[in-house]
Amino acid sequence: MRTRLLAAAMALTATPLAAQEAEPDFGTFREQFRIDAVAAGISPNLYDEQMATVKPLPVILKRNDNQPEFVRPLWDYVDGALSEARIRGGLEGYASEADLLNTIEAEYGVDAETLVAIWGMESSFGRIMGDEDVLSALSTLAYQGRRQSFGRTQLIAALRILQNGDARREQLQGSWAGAMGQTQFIPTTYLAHAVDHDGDGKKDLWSDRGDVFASTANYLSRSGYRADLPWGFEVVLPEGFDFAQADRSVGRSVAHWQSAGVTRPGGALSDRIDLNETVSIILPAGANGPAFLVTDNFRAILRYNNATAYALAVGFLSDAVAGRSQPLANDWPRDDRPLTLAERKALQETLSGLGYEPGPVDGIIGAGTRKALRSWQRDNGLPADGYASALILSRLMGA
Ligand SMILES: [Ca+2]
Repeated sequence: MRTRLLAAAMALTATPLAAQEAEPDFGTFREQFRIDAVAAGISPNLYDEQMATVKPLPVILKRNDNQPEFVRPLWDYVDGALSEARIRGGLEGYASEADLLNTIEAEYGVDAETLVAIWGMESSFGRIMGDEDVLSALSTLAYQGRRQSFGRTQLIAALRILQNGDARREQLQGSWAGAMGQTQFIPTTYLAHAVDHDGDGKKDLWSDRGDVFASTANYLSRSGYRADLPWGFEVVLPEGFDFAQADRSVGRSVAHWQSAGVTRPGGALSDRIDLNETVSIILPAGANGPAFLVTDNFRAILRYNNATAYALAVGFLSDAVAGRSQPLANDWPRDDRPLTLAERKALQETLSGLGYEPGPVDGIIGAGTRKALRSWQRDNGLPADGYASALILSRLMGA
């Protein structure tokens, strides 16, 4: 809303011509974008035929304007993802499609329980796929707002899907962001990784479960997934562990972590994974929460959706489907919460004022901010995990 008001205020001071240039009408956008689409190899006839019925979707324009102010705690997301209904759906899906899943597991080297978990996370096992006209959704994103570049690339990819004959226009339904079918592939992912498993000439991610599972398996496999690796598991860190090492960018052999004193709750790392594998340790909720060892399979899942909370939810759900769930030895820090945008900026300002150089005050907690926070934590005798949360901000402000 604030963006809208600002835009309105600016329009008052701008010349009428500039205001017009800033916001062409949708019909003008459609004409102008035709040039780009044709240059990218879309036939003019197909463009005119398919784009004639496209309409901007007001709900998307509204979403585009709103950057989320509050961030949901990771554990809320993970708990929500692992509802009883979701786990039950996973077990039922696993049982009812066992033959198909096992065939695809053997073919692609991606375990059935992970395919089921992604299927559950993406579309609640094919029940919730989104019913927006994908061309309209992507045209709206391409036309206006923060995600124009994404929208333009995906719109051309969606037109190419139609041109290839992979799917029909009435099938191209999906989320407001253009994610389609039971695997929620965006059009570029569809073009790169969707598979026609049953050989009927269509890559049907909406109603053919063979195409759905094989496409997911193909995408994961090409992202480096291996059937002989776990996604990861909970670990216990020793006293005095250097929390700066707990980062996805730090890869070390299992042997290295084991000799540094990292264990599993009730066992050794080597009980679950080969000592030669290169893996990372992560602390997704800081030193007060659980630690996990994560493998290349975790990274492959992140290619699907680049959020730690998502990849953890997929991992936990796959464990539940495979019947190997373990309660966490260290629970989430449920008395803490992530910071709002204003609070993240306040944290950076305060660190900066104390001479810790977190970089620009932009509300983005990147490597620079984490490093500065770790230095401050170390100087104040606190666990130096660089995790920005409400508890740490209140200590910092009181410092
Ligand atoms: Ca097919």
